[in-house]
Amino acid sequence: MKLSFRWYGKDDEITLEKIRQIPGMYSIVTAVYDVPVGEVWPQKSIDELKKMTEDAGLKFEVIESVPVHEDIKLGKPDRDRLIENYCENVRRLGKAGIKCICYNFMPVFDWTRTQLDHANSDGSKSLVYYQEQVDKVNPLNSNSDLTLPGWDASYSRQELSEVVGEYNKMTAEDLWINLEYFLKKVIPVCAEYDVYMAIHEDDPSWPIFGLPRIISTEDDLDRLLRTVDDKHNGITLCTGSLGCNPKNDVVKMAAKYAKMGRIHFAHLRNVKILPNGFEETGHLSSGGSLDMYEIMKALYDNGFDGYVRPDHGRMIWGETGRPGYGLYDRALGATYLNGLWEAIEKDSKRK
Ligand SMILES: [Mn+2]
Repeated sequence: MKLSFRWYGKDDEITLEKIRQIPGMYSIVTAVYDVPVGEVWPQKSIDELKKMTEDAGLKFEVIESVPVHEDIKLGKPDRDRLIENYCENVRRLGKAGIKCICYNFMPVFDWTRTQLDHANSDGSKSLVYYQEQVDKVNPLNSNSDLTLPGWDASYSRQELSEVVGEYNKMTAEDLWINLEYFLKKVIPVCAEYDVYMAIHEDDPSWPIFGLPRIISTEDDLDRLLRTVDDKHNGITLCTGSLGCNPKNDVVKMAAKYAKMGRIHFAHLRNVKILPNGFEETGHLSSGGSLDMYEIMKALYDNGFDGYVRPDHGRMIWGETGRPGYGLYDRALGATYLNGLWEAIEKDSKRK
């Protein structure tokens, strides 16, 4: 495994110098953040990120994300121009040494939580999702002052209603057709530049607000991989996103897709499943519902050699900042993942 860490660019309070001091750290996971979704990333911005990363002694090999414009997901007439822009980003990033691009195909609402600073019994804070709170929110109601954290603030309430309304006219099958159209144009470019696309699962892995969501289950991932049967069409195994749905057997999925050589990136974190949702926890198996040892063993035993990163951490030791993306708990997560991997590797070689 190649250990990586998300970095939000030069304005991130968690500097490359700090990230480099986490034991075993190999690559940065970043993006160009100041370009509107759908446009081509300036070469200068890519070159700057690469130089900063490499000057700090880290690799510049993973992008999270190159976001997919809503008009591509909706199959609107200007999608060909937007897909060509996407392909141009793949070319530029490939030439700059990027090996893996994480993206998702969720309509409008990316990750969804109901609270970002839920107080845990040990005094730490984490992101949580309680279904009854989501059910109270209607994104189509322009008089509603209820919103959820993480909503794209670039939409006005009116625009949000419009785009949600467009998706409400679509079926899951329509969304599949649009994803297939996108992949059939993008994957050949990825193959040419040897860049691995890694789709991120829906977070959480069930439908929200009646909108179609199509990357939530094992059947969905099977279909995605069949749609364009090329190793450059792969997945980000996000254990927290898949694992908050008790119907998903994350250990089985890790083994199966690693064996197929189609997991290019893994987000490794734990969640505690509740009857009405889930709470994010520390990375340790005993803290949540997922067995992180079994997941990593499934990856190891099936020849996984892609990128991993600790995912959302809790806020601990009084740290403040971007929810889920503090330094301390993610660094603890990285160290735990290193420990599991070393033990699994050595134990396997001893046999
Ligand atoms: Mn994730």
